[in-house]
Amino acid sequence: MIPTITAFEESPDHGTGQARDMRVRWAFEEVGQRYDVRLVSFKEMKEPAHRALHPFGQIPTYEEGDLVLFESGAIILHVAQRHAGLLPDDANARARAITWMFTALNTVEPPIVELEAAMLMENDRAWYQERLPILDERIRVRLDDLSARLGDADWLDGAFSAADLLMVTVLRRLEGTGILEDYPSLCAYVARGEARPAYRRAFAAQLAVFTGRQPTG
Ligand code: GTB
Repeated sequence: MIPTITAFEESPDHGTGQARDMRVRWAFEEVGQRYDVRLVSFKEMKEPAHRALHPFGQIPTYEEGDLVLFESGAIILHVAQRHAGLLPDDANARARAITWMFTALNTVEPPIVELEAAMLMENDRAWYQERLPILDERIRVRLDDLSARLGDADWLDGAFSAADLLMVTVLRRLEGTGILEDYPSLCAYVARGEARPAYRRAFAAQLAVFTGRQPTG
């Protein structure tokens, strides 16, 4: 059965890979799973039909027969457990990869989301300029440790896994802030992720929603 995910009908980033359906699309592409996409408007996302799929009225969701999932991390873990290619076979290596999936979402992404939210929604507050360096520093504390652990390895723990897929999409959210550029090894890590054919296909498919063109190649 072909799963269906939901994505923004009109993404604020114009389909350039920031909305969280991108990471799910990428996971599907890595494992060679075809998928359908149902586009939803901001209004539809808050209506009962969509809330029945996603209690918080957000995207992405995942439907496959009777199974409905939400939370991009949970969806990717499900896809990775169903198909070869995104998690190692060895039990300990698999547990470590899942640990890094949680790390991307629970340790690295939150301060980045805080900065994004401040830049988008708090930029008219009197304390905004004072808060920015505090948020910037919280991100750098994480990136210092992440780049130290990555060292000169290609991926977080051995071969590319769902953990790298999540970490790369999380780090991409720093685009435009100038922060990631201070971490050349993390820039190279993100570039390695973006160079993967599966990433490129997912990116093209998400962009096609905005341009109205069918993705090629
Ligand atoms: N923890 C959930 C997950 O990982 O699935 C978070 C889901 C989430 O935040 N979804 C966002 C959403 O539906 C879209 S991805 N927002 C609408 C709402 O809450 O009403 C966040 C996002 C959206 C757009 C950009 N952008 O355009 O740059 C970046 C990130």
